Amino acid sequence: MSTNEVIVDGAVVRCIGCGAKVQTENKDEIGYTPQSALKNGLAKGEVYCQRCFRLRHYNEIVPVNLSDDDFLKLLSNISTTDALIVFVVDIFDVNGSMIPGLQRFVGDNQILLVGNKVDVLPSAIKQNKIKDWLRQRANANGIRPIDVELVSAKSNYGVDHLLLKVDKLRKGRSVFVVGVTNVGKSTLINQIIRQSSGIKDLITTSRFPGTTLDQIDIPLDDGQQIVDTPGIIQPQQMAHFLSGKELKLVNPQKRIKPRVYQLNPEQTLFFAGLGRLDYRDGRSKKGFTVYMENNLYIHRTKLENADDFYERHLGDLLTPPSEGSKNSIPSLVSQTFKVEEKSDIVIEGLGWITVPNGISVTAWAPKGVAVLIRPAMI
Ligand SMILES: Nc1nc2c(ncn2[C@@H]2O[C@H](COP(=O)(O)OP(=O)(O)OP(=O)(O)O)[C@@H](O)[C@H]2O)c(=O)[nH]1
Ligand SMILES: [Mg+2]
Repeated sequence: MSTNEVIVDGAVVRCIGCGAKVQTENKDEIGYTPQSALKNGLAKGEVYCQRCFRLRHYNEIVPVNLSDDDFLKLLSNISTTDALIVFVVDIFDVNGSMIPGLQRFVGDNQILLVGNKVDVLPSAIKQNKIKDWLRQRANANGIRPIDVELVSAKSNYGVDHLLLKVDKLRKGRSVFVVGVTNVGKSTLINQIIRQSSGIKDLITTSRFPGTTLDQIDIPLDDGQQIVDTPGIIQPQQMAHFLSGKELKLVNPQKRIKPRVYQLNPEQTLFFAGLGRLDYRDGRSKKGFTVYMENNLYIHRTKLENADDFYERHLGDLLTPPSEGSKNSIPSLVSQTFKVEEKSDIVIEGLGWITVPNGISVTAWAPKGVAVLIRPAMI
C-alpha cells in the first residue's frame, strides 16, 4: 500500500468515483490525482482521481493492477460485520456473475439476490421465470438468497421496490453491495443516491470491467451506510476477452428483439466470432430464435463448411473479435445437447437461442465461457 496518502481532518481522502485512496506522487498507481485537481476537489468536497476523470469525460480506461488479496481483505471485513448483503448479478451473464464462495465469505449475513439489466430483456419474458432461474443458479453455487429482485439500474425500473425490500430486510444495519465486475453495482448505487439526494452519477461507472477499486461508503439516513465494492474478477466473464469497443457490440444496448431463423438439419449459425450453434439430428426445417444484441452479426452456413468458414473469416466478417484481438480470444469449444423439451441454449455473456424439442444441437463458445441449457423462458 502506498504511504503517501492524503489526510484531511484526520481522515484518508478517497476518490469518490472509485474508492481508491488519493495520492499525488505516483502517476502509475491507483488514486493518482494531480495537486491542482486535489485542491479543487477538496474545495468542492468531491475528489475524483485522474483515472476516474478520464473514464468519466473521455470513456478511456487506464488499466490498474488490483490483487486478489485486496478483495479477500474486503470480503473478510464483510463476514465480520453485521449487514445485509445485496448480491447483484447480470441476468445476461448469470454464470459469469456467480461467486462460488460467497455464502462462506458473508458469514451469517443474509443475501438478497438482485438480477440487474432487465431493461434489455425481451418484453415477452415472464419475470418469475427469470427469478426462478436466478435462484436455481445461485443455489447451484451454494448461495441461498432470502429473496430475489429484478431491476434495471440504468432505467430505474424496480429500484423503488428494491429499496423498500432492502429497508425491511436490513433492520437498521448497513448494506454491502457485492458482485463480480461489470454487473452494474455502481450504476445501482448511483440511482439510490440520485433518489435520496438528487445528485447524479456520483460514482464512476463504465463498460469496462474493474471500474470501482475500493469500497465506497455512502451514508444512509439512520447513520448506517450503503457500501459499493469493487467487482470480483470472474475469469469466465466474456467481458474479459473483449475490448471496450467490442463490449459495446456484444452487451445489449436496447431491449432485445428476437431474431428467428428457419434452419435445415446440418446448418450452422455463427454469432459474430464468439459463438456458434449447429443444428444436428433432426428431420425437418425448424425455427430457432436468437436473443442477443440487436446489431450482433449472425451468419448462417452449412455445417460442413463451418470450420473452414470460421478459420477464414474470424476477425473480418465474423467480428467481434476484431482482426487485432482475435488471438486473445480462447478457441471455441463445443458441447452437444439432446433437446427433449423446447429449451434455451444459453451462451453466458452473449445471450441465448431458443431451440425446438426432438433434435440435437452443438453449441460453441470460447473456452471458459459457460454454455447451459434451460427450459425455454418464452
Ligand atoms: N442495459 C443495462 N446496462 C447496465 C445496467 N446497469 C449497469 N449497466 C451497464 O453495465 C456496465 C457496468 O456498470 P457499472 O455500474 O460500472 O458496474 P460495476 O458492477 O460497478 O462494475 P465494477 O466497478 O467493475 O465492479 C456499464 O456499461 C453500465 O452502463 C442496466 O440496468 N441495464
Ligand atoms: Mg463499480
